[in-house]
Amino acid sequence: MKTLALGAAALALPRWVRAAATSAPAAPAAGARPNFLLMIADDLNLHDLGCTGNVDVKSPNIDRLASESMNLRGMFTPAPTCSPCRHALYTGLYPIRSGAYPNHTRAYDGTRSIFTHLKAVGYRVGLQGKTHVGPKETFPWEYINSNPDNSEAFAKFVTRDKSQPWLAVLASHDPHTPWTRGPKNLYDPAKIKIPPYLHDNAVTRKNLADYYAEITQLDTQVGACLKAVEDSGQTANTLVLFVSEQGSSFPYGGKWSLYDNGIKIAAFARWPGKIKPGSSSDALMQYVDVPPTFLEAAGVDPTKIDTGCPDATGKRGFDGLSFLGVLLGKTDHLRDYVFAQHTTVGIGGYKQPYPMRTVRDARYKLVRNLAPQNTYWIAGIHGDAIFKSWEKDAANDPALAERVKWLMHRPAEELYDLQADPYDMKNLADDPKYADIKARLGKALDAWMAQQGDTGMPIEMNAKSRQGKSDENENPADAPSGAGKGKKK
Ligand SMILES: [Ca+2]
Repeated sequence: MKTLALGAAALALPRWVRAAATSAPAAPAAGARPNFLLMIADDLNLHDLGCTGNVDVKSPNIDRLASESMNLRGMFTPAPTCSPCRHALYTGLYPIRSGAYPNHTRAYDGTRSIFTHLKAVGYRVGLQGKTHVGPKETFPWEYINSNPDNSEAFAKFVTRDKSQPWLAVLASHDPHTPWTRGPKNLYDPAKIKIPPYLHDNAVTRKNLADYYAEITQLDTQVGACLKAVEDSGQTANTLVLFVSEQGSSFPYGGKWSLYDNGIKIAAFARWPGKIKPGSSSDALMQYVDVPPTFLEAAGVDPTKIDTGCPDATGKRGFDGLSFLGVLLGKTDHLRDYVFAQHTTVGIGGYKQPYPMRTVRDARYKLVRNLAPQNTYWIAGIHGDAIFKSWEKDAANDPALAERVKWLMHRPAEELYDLQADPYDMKNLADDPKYADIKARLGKALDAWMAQQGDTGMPIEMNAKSRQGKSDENENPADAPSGAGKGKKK
């Protein structure tokens, strides 16, 4: 894909751009460069927005944004937990390569991020809300404010100097547990529709209603940020990307799993005059593709970037690819496969290592559980009241008993046809009819693991060495065991 045409020569740039850009790729003219607004939910299942088909959730601001955007229906996170997925989104590197693969993790020293790269070409880069990444040197943002509800702080950041382009990340804490915020009066537990992957009982209903209220709280934050951009007259020159982050923490809500509920993302991209409103693409893409895309949109060639972190073959470029061509309607293809990993060691209350890897094409998914002899048990799922209520109900419900058991015990291989089975419920791994598909996917997964330097179990057992000290703005409920509980900010 071609980079955007550059207008004026570097001489025309303000002094702060020239000074910052000395060791970086040549910066294009300021007027040609868009602002970037990246908005990140926290533990939001892709189906739980009005615009993605949830009949109960009230999300008018996100729904409106979606109607003005391209719906990126093939977006995936390479990790179904908060910290590694954010590292991938910001660095353009898959989790094991960057070292940021367990939860509460950090990238290897020297790794650079989209904040580094855009700052180097003169952007003002800021983040508001949840951080949950490290080390600090990798993420040289201006911390706009700790509170994602503070729209005044956000407005100040985006309006401070209109001659300087900016990247602003709104990283919400909603709808991550505890589900204490938002307009609970909008959701009657008795009346909401229960998604097919959840067991219907009173505990599920009560929690689902509380979770939905927090989605509406998130929606209010999104609306306030979009309004601040609109009020400052910058909408036309701002590329907005909203992402749902990863699945919800309900059993089978997707978080902590490689099922589509965990890794498939609701993603909407708006850029007036460039991206066709109300359009959609099924092109497979991943969070690692976001930094190269932003850079290309800013007129920087992403293939020339040094990420500061080589892969297993010594290459220092992004794992990600620019999907600018998809956004501009020039192509509907980016990748043949998407990948993800899940590391259990280091997750709050985990009992045994339970590493998972996956590769998915447009239709099929292969999951490998690298320690299937172990029991999958973490506090967030199996220690929670919802799971316990399901376990209790399962005593008189054999089908539910199977589903509950699957949350703890899985075979070494799982294969799903997502076209026929969107919630990864029917494992086809032992069906000889799918042997060729399984072999093809397995080969792609092996190649990805080799490129990442992913040795499987040794990587899992080394996870704690990749965890940092507790971040000042992560969710307390998500913190490692023993770190205490509290209300999120
Ligand atoms: Ca999360």
